[in-house]
Amino acid sequence: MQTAQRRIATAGPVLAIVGMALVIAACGSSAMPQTPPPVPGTSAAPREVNIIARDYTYVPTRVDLVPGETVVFHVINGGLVLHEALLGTMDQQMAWEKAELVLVDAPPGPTPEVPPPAGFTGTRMVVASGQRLDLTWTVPFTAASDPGGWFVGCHIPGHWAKGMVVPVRLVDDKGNVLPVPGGAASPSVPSS
Ligand SMILES: [Cu+2]
Repeated sequence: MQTAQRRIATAGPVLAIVGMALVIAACGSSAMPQTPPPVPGTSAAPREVNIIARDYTYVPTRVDLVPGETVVFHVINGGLVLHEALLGTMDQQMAWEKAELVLVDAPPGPTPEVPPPAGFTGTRMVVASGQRLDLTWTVPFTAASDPGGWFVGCHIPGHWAKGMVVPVRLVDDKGNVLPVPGGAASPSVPSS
């Protein structure tokens, strides 16, 4: 009985050492799986990109896109209120934030039309609670040269101020992260 207890008592440290050795071996291995770079979508075969809107954020917290690729967005509103996924530069986000003030105190019913601000090169997807919207869209090549980078934001009144914005990370077709001209812009709430 004593022998059995001793065996049990010594088995723990031995297993721990074996476990540590396996962890060290795994960390030192060059065969660790890497996240594969995105395969850029084409008009014939758009790359699928899922964006889940919640009250009041997005999943994922960063959206990877390749300039020039064609994607098909699947925007799912998992929140309880209307949301949108607006892709564009920070200047364009600010322009939409002002443009969508017409939605304040809008009567019940369909969301009023909001004309795009001048020079808008992004896209806008408005999705009701519990709904999903699919949209095929081609990322402008010029996105890589836009100062401050691109973002996904929601401008249903009050949502941007709640922090409903995540960055877009532009990568090349090999998965290399492209530099943001001038550094990434910081979201702020524009004065109306
Ligand atoms: Cu929203």
